[in-house]
Amino acid sequence: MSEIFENLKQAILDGDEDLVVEYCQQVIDDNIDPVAAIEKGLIKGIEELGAKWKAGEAFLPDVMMAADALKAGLDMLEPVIAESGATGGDAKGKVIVGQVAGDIHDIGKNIVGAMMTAAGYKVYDIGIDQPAENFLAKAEEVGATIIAAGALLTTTMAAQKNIIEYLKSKNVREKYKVMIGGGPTSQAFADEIGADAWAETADEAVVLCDKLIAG
Ligand code: B12
Repeated sequence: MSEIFENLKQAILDGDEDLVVEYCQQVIDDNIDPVAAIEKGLIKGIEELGAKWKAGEAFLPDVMMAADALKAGLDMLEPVIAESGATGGDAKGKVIVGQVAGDIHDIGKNIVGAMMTAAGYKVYDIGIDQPAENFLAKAEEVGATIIAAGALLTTTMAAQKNIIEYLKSKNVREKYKVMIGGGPTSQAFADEIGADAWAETADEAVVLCDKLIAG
């Protein structure tokens, strides 16, 4: 079992999309836990490559190829995860998920969305580089109660605060629970900007959603 995770990690490091697809098919065919395949294989690979990039041992095109390969793998595994959840009319709650303005990283956000879907939430993913207005507009449109906003850059964290300020300016702050996440964020930052919750990982995001819904 751990061999397939190691293979997935290596295929991400090599930016080899074909191999990632092949191994993900194996995960599906052999009924291997897709969440474990993502966490112990795909994410480990991109994290290791990210560290190499930071150290100057890998370059932006390497990361871009690896990110594409990772997305191809997630596209295969996320539906399998989502299928295991109780979605639809009896969803636990509605959640808006998006990446803040100026930020195009979407791998972590997509995983968060997939895990929430698997946990029984109806997730509306508004995509990357989204201004505060779009989070609120979608939440109002679908009647969501939780807004989950991701930021992976220190320069885009401020946009998470903007969302909260925007909700206040429209007098709807109390209507929504705002959850934030992403690499440079922290509980301290969430407290500082007045967010309702901060999650370090996708698993934690699900647990916190349950808590927020329970009040
Ligand atoms: C892949 C990647 C890219 C890809 C993105 C592809 C894509 N489709 O997402 C590309 C190559 C396009 C890219 C571009 C850039 N990147 Co980049 N990127 C990364 C890298 C290597 C991995 C990120 C990732 O996907 N990790 C895997 C996922 C699963 O982990 P995660 O995102 O942390 O998500 C988990 C948690 O954080 C949490 N979470 C995530 N989102 C959310 C949201 C919510 C609501 C919640 C509750 C939780 C949550 O749950 C997730 C799962 O457990 C990181 C390095 C790193 N180690 O993070 C750099 C990194 C984030 N990038 C960085 C930089 C600087 C850039 C660029 C500015 C580079 C450039 N000069 O152009 C651009 C920015 C473009 C932009 N405007 O956004 C820096 C940021 C530094 C900083 N602190 O500001 C990093 C940290 C690299 C580094 N060490 O220097 N990048």
